[in-house]
Amino acid sequence: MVRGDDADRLSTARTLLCTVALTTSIVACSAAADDQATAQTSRPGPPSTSTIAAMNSPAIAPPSSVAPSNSGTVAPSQPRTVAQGSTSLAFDSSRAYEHLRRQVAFGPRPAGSTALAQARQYILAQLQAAGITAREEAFDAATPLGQVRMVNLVATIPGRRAERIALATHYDTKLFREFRFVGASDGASSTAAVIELGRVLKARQNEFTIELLFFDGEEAVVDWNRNNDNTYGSRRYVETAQKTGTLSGLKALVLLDMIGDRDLAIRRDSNSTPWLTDIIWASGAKLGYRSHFLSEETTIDDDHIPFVRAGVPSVDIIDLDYAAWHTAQDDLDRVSARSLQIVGDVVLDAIPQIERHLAAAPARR
Ligand code: 1BN
Ligand code: ZN
Repeated sequence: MVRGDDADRLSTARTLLCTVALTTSIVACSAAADDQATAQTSRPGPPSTSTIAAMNSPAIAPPSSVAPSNSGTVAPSQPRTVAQGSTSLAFDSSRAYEHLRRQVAFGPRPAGSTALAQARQYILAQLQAAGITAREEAFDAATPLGQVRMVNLVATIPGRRAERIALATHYDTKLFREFRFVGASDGASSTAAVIELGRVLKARQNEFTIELLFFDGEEAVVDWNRNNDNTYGSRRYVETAQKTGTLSGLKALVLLDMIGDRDLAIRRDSNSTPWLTDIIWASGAKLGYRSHFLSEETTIDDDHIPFVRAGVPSVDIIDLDYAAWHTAQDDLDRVSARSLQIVGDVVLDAIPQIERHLAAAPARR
């Protein structure tokens, strides 16, 4: 039996109760709507030091350096300052980019690795700093390389209603022995966006409860197309939720994956639920991002499939048109804060539409 290098030393299920609130005043950034005449230009540069200071919880040391100059942080047209207490209600790509950079700094993060355990602690610390309650769901996955300890993270932001809308990502990176694979887009980008979406949604009053899902083991250990060697964490989540009777309360899943590409191009996925895809793409069009949310369709196998099979309306927001996919080049040079901003803005715009759709058709799944 092969295990991750130190997986057996890692902790099992643990619940974190969180009360820490951010106190530093920050300025929110919003991506330029590039389909519109008022398009703005990207301002390359690191996140502000005040932003970095605000995002560091006591559990995680401050970053050793600021983001590289190509991070593509977006300049806001008018600074939109704090809207509620000291917490911004807008998606802040400076924060998100920093979450991405910190994950990449842990190095390759395959299931069962020490680096993935570090990334997990980082995610938990950031959720805690935002005041979001999270739990770890550990399990042993039977892979072609033997049993591997994996851990899903499940965080909950209570809404007016108990029914849930999930925002999901995988946080593992694919194991490559031949080269160093750090997954700046494939793993880090969507994880960064979900952390930042959680911060914003925690500061809002939401109609539905929002669940943040960070899946382990999305990547194949050997071969995606053989022996069910993929999506270990999402399959486990659905199995467990079916057994405990909690899946019926999950009304929609929005999966983010590979959204960091500097040249963002997201196609509709024929495996995703049409009405949910329509809502996301309508938000993309409304915000002026038709050049990033394309009308062409493709077919994608990813962490949403176990949910689709179980009858949960699901959409995969993924840019697979990425030359660096599963190569050593999927690093900081190939991603931008602006791409994170675009997807973050679209998801935040879409959530109330999803809530309205679900509230109007409670029996439809
Ligand atoms: C996404 C990122 N995926 C793996 N890393 C899922 C996938 C697998 C997408 C095979 C297309 C083909
Ligand atoms: Zn991958």
